[in-house]
Amino acid sequence: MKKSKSWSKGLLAGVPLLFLPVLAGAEQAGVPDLRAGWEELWHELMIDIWVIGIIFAAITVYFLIRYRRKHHDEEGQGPRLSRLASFGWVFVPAFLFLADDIFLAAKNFELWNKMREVPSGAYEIKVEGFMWGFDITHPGGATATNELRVPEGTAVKASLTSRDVVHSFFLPDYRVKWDMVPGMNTYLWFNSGAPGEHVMTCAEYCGAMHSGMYGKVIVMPRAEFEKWIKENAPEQKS
Ligand SMILES: [Cu+2]
Repeated sequence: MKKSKSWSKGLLAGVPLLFLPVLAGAEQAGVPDLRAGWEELWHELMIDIWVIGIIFAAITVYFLIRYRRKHHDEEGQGPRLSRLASFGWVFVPAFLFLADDIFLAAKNFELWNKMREVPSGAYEIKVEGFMWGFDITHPGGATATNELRVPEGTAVKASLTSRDVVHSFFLPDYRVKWDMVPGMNTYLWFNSGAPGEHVMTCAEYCGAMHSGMYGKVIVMPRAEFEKWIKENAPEQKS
Protein backbone atom coordinates (compact mmCIF):
# COMPACT_ATOMS: atom_id res chain seq x y z
CA MET A 1 0.00 0.00 0.00
CA LYS A 2 2.72 2.36 1.10
CA LYS A 3 4.80 1.42 -1.89
CA SER A 4 2.17 2.11 -4.54
CA LYS A 5 1.60 5.48 -2.90
CA SER A 6 5.23 6.45 -3.15
CA TRP A 7 5.28 5.22 -6.74
CA SER A 8 2.36 7.32 -7.78
CA LYS A 9 4.19 10.21 -6.16
CA GLY A 10 7.26 9.33 -8.20
CA LEU A 11 5.27 9.18 -11.42
CA LEU A 12 3.70 12.54 -10.75
CA ALA A 13 7.18 14.01 -10.74
CA GLY A 14 7.32 13.60 -14.50
CA VAL A 15 8.10 17.22 -15.19
CA PRO A 16 11.92 17.42 -15.28
CA LEU A 17 12.05 20.45 -12.99
CA LEU A 18 10.33 18.46 -10.29
CA PHE A 19 13.30 16.10 -10.14
CA LEU A 20 15.37 18.61 -8.26
CA PRO A 21 13.37 18.37 -5.01
CA VAL A 22 13.31 14.57 -5.39
CA LEU A 23 17.08 14.47 -5.61
CA ALA A 24 17.56 17.03 -2.89
CA GLY A 25 15.53 14.82 -0.62
CA ALA A 26 17.78 11.90 -1.43
CA GLU A 27 20.96 13.72 -0.50
CA GLN A 28 21.51 13.09 3.17
CA ALA A 29 24.52 13.44 5.33
CA GLY A 30 25.48 10.46 7.42
CA VAL A 31 23.77 7.71 5.42
CA PRO A 32 25.25 4.56 6.93
CA ASP A 33 27.44 2.40 4.72
CA LEU A 34 26.98 -1.20 5.83
CA ARG A 35 29.75 -2.69 3.71
CA ALA A 36 32.40 -2.20 6.39
CA GLY A 37 30.13 -3.84 8.97
CA TRP A 38 29.61 -6.98 6.89
CA GLU A 39 33.31 -7.19 6.14
CA GLU A 40 34.19 -6.87 9.81
CA LEU A 41 31.69 -9.59 10.70
CA TRP A 42 33.10 -11.87 8.02
CA HIS A 43 36.63 -11.18 9.28
CA GLU A 44 35.64 -12.00 12.86
CA LEU A 45 33.89 -15.16 11.75
CA MET A 46 37.03 -16.28 9.93
CA ILE A 47 39.18 -15.62 13.03
CA ASP A 48 36.63 -17.51 15.10
CA ILE A 49 36.68 -20.53 12.79
CA TRP A 50 40.48 -20.57 12.58
CA VAL A 51 41.11 -20.18 16.32
CA ILE A 52 38.53 -22.79 17.32
CA GLY A 53 39.62 -25.09 14.47
CA ILE A 54 43.29 -24.90 15.48
CA ILE A 55 42.51 -25.47 19.18
CA PHE A 56 40.37 -28.53 18.39
CA ALA A 57 42.87 -29.91 15.86
CA ALA A 58 45.76 -29.48 18.32
CA ILE A 59 43.85 -31.21 21.14
CA THR A 60 42.86 -34.04 18.80
CA VAL A 61 46.45 -34.57 17.63
CA TYR A 62 47.71 -34.46 21.23
CA PHE A 63 45.15 -37.08 22.34
CA LEU A 64 45.91 -39.27 19.33
CA ILE A 65 49.59 -39.38 20.30
CA ARG A 66 49.22 -39.38 24.09
CA TYR A 67 46.60 -42.10 24.28
CA ARG A 68 47.53 -44.25 21.32
CA ARG A 69 47.61 -48.04 21.72
CA LYS A 70 51.12 -49.18 22.58
CA HIS A 71 50.62 -52.95 22.54
CA HIS A 72 48.53 -55.05 20.22
CA ASP A 73 46.27 -56.35 22.99
CA GLU A 74 46.12 -53.18 25.07
CA GLU A 75 42.74 -52.17 26.40
CA GLY A 76 41.91 -48.60 27.24
CA GLN A 77 41.28 -47.57 30.83
CA GLY A 78 39.94 -44.03 30.91
CA PRO A 79 39.58 -42.19 34.21
CA ARG A 80 36.12 -42.41 35.74
CA LEU A 81 34.69 -38.91 36.08
CA SER A 82 32.17 -37.85 38.67
CA ARG A 83 28.80 -36.74 37.32
CA LEU A 84 29.67 -33.10 38.05
CA ALA A 85 33.00 -33.35 36.24
CA SER A 86 31.28 -35.00 33.24
CA PHE A 87 28.75 -32.17 33.00
CA GLY A 88 31.52 -29.63 33.45
CA TRP A 89 33.59 -31.05 30.61
CA VAL A 90 30.58 -30.94 28.29
CA PHE A 91 28.95 -27.64 29.17
CA VAL A 92 31.83 -25.33 30.09
CA PRO A 93 33.65 -25.67 26.73
CA ALA A 94 30.32 -25.58 24.86
CA PHE A 95 29.35 -22.30 26.55
CA LEU A 96 32.83 -20.86 26.05
CA PHE A 97 32.71 -21.45 22.31
CA LEU A 98 29.01 -20.64 21.98
CA ALA A 99 29.48 -17.30 23.74
CA ASP A 100 31.52 -16.11 20.81
CA ASP A 101 28.94 -17.38 18.31
CA ILE A 102 26.13 -15.65 20.21
CA PHE A 103 28.15 -12.44 20.21
CA LEU A 104 28.63 -12.68 16.43
CA ALA A 105 24.95 -13.54 15.92
CA ALA A 106 23.92 -10.46 17.94
CA LYS A 107 26.17 -8.26 15.82
CA ASN A 108 24.71 -9.88 12.72
CA PHE A 109 21.15 -9.04 13.81
CA GLU A 110 22.14 -5.47 14.56
CA LEU A 111 23.53 -5.10 11.04
CA TRP A 112 20.59 -6.98 9.53
CA ASN A 113 18.15 -4.49 11.07
CA LYS A 114 20.06 -1.61 9.54
CA MET A 115 20.07 -3.42 6.22
CA ARG A 116 16.27 -3.73 6.27
CA GLU A 117 15.63 -0.20 7.50
CA VAL A 118 15.69 2.15 4.52
CA PRO A 119 16.98 5.60 5.51
CA SER A 120 14.29 8.24 5.11
CA GLY A 121 14.43 10.15 1.85
CA ALA A 122 16.16 7.34 -0.01
CA TYR A 123 16.12 7.60 -3.81
CA GLU A 124 13.67 4.91 -4.89
CA ILE A 125 14.16 2.99 -8.11
CA LYS A 126 11.97 0.22 -9.45
CA VAL A 127 13.84 -2.83 -10.70
CA GLU A 128 11.99 -5.59 -12.52
CA GLY A 129 13.80 -8.85 -13.22
CA PHE A 130 13.00 -10.83 -16.34
CA MET A 131 14.49 -13.71 -18.31
CA TRP A 132 17.21 -12.45 -18.67
CA GLY A 133 17.88 -8.93 -17.51
CA PHE A 134 16.82 -6.04 -15.30
CA ASP A 135 14.41 -3.28 -16.31
CA ILE A 136 14.90 -0.12 -14.33
CA THR A 137 12.42 2.73 -13.85
CA HIS A 138 13.36 5.98 -12.14
CA PRO A 139 10.90 8.26 -10.37
CA GLY A 140 9.49 10.36 -13.18
CA GLY A 141 9.71 7.65 -15.78
CA ALA A 142 13.29 7.52 -17.10
CA THR A 143 14.02 3.90 -17.91
CA ALA A 144 17.03 1.71 -18.63
CA THR A 145 17.83 -1.97 -19.02
CA ASN A 146 20.75 -3.50 -17.14
CA GLU A 147 22.11 -0.07 -16.21
CA LEU A 148 21.23 1.14 -12.77
CA ARG A 149 22.27 4.78 -12.68
CA VAL A 150 22.37 6.37 -9.26
CA PRO A 151 23.69 9.63 -7.79
CA GLU A 152 26.81 9.43 -5.62
CA GLY A 153 26.67 9.28 -1.82
CA THR A 154 22.96 8.50 -1.70
CA ALA A 155 20.81 5.93 -0.02
CA VAL A 156 19.18 4.06 -2.90
CA LYS A 157 16.14 1.89 -2.37
CA ALA A 158 15.61 -0.67 -5.11
CA SER A 159 12.01 -1.89 -5.18
CA LEU A 160 12.17 -5.36 -6.62
CA THR A 161 9.81 -7.59 -8.51
CA SER A 162 9.91 -10.10 -11.36
CA ARG A 163 7.71 -10.55 -14.38
CA ASP A 164 8.40 -14.24 -14.92
CA VAL A 165 10.38 -16.49 -12.57
CA VAL A 166 12.25 -16.03 -9.29
CA HIS A 167 15.46 -14.04 -9.71
CA SER A 168 17.83 -12.71 -7.10
CA PHE A 169 19.08 -9.14 -7.32
CA PHE A 170 22.73 -9.17 -6.26
CA LEU A 171 25.14 -6.25 -5.92
CA PRO A 172 28.30 -7.98 -4.66
CA ASP A 173 30.31 -4.78 -4.07
CA TYR A 174 27.53 -3.42 -1.86
CA ARG A 175 27.13 -6.75 -0.02
CA VAL A 176 23.39 -6.84 -0.71
CA LYS A 177 21.20 -9.47 -2.34
CA TRP A 178 17.45 -10.01 -2.33
CA ASP A 179 14.96 -12.19 -4.16
CA MET A 180 12.80 -10.85 -6.99
CA VAL A 181 9.57 -12.81 -6.90
CA PRO A 182 6.71 -12.61 -9.44
CA GLY A 183 3.64 -11.03 -7.84
CA MET A 184 5.60 -9.84 -4.81
CA ASN A 185 7.19 -6.52 -3.96
CA THR A 186 10.52 -6.84 -2.19
CA TYR A 187 13.31 -4.33 -1.66
CA LEU A 188 16.84 -3.68 -0.64
CA TRP A 189 18.83 -0.51 -0.13
CA PHE A 190 22.45 0.50 -0.37
CA ASN A 191 24.63 3.57 -0.03
CA SER A 192 25.80 4.36 -3.57
CA GLY A 193 29.14 5.78 -2.39
CA ALA A 194 31.73 7.31 -4.72
CA PRO A 195 31.27 7.56 -8.51
CA GLY A 196 32.21 4.36 -10.30
CA GLU A 197 30.80 1.13 -11.67
CA HIS A 198 29.75 -2.02 -9.88
CA VAL A 199 28.46 -5.42 -10.93
CA MET A 200 24.70 -6.03 -10.81
CA THR A 201 23.79 -9.66 -11.36
CA CYS A 202 21.27 -12.42 -10.80
CA ALA A 203 22.13 -14.90 -8.05
CA GLU A 204 19.30 -17.39 -8.52
CA TYR A 205 19.40 -19.93 -11.31
CA CYS A 206 16.57 -18.75 -13.55
CA GLY A 207 16.94 -20.60 -16.82
CA ALA A 208 19.32 -21.30 -19.68
CA MET A 209 20.68 -17.74 -19.93
CA HIS A 210 20.94 -17.11 -16.20
CA SER A 211 24.69 -16.55 -16.50
CA GLY A 212 24.03 -13.77 -19.01
CA MET A 213 21.75 -11.90 -16.61
CA TYR A 214 23.96 -9.09 -15.42
CA GLY A 215 24.45 -5.36 -15.74
CA LYS A 216 26.06 -2.43 -14.00
CA VAL A 217 25.38 -0.04 -11.19
CA ILE A 218 26.71 3.27 -12.48
CA VAL A 219 27.33 5.76 -9.69
CA MET A 220 27.40 9.24 -11.18
CA PRO A 221 28.43 12.64 -9.88
CA ARG A 222 25.24 14.38 -8.82
CA ALA A 223 25.16 17.03 -11.58
CA GLU A 224 25.81 14.43 -14.25
CA PHE A 225 23.09 12.20 -12.87
CA GLU A 226 20.56 15.02 -12.83
CA LYS A 227 21.44 15.82 -16.43
CA TRP A 228 20.95 12.18 -17.42
CA ILE A 229 17.59 12.02 -15.64
CA LYS A 230 16.40 15.17 -17.45
CA GLU A 231 17.56 13.93 -20.82
CA ASN A 232 15.89 10.57 -20.31
CA ALA A 233 12.59 11.78 -18.93
CA PRO A 234 9.74 10.46 -21.13
CA GLU A 235 8.81 13.94 -22.43
CA GLN A 236 12.36 14.68 -23.49
CA LYS A 237 12.66 11.45 -25.41
CA SER A 238 9.56 11.94 -27.57
CU1 LIG B 1 17.68 -14.40 -12.99
